[in-house]
Amino acid sequence: MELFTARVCPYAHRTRLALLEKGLGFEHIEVDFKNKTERFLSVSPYGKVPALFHDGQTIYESAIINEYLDEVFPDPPLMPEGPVLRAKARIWNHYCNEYFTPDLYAVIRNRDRAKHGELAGQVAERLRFVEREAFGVLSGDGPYWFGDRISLTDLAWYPYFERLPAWTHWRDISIPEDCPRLIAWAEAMAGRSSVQSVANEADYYIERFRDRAGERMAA
Ligand SMILES: N[C@@H](CCC(=O)N[C@@H](CS)C(=O)NCC(=O)O)C(=O)O
Repeated sequence: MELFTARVCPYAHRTRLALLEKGLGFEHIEVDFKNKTERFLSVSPYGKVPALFHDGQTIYESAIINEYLDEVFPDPPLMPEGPVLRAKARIWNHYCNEYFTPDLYAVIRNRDRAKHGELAGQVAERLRFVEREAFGVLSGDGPYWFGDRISLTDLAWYPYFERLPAWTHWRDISIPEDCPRLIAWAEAMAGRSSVQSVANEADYYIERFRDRAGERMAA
């Protein structure tokens, strides 16, 4: 199994975590975006990471790779049980991609101080929605999205929380204090050996976002 990946990429981060949670061995191929090889483009027709080559097949798109891995290597399972909870898992993965991350990245890209408060407030509201509608409804007493067992939803969201120190540094954004479940979740995730084995330091992300962020801004 070969995984085409990039250290900086949150999507590739999700797939590395899924492979590690499942204890699967894989060849790690770090892609240089400025010099994409033919081999990479033959596995990844969109020219994006992550992309997986397994059993003679090319699989791409992080959410699809992760569900593929969960079907082919079902132990330990990384989707909750039953069609309703599996649908909920996909809803939350979709919410992450379509609502949360666009708002999060809008804050760090924004250079207009007059707009900062509103954009930052929007991210805080997204996080409060997760606190209320995910942790308040689905997690019971467990630390993870669906309770005691980690799932692909935890892996879809966590990469943005590892990167959050860059938002704190450049934009004074962190998890709101009135989201204790989310704060505890981020701590539980950070403690997992899969997460620790591929974690980057806060300074790495702070530097990576320097050009995008420009100068520091506070609410
Ligand atoms: N929807 C894709 C997004 C993947 C993606 O955007 N990856 C970025 C890096 S984070 C990429 O490979 N970009 C290629 C480039 O910038 O040339 C997924 O979920 O896998």
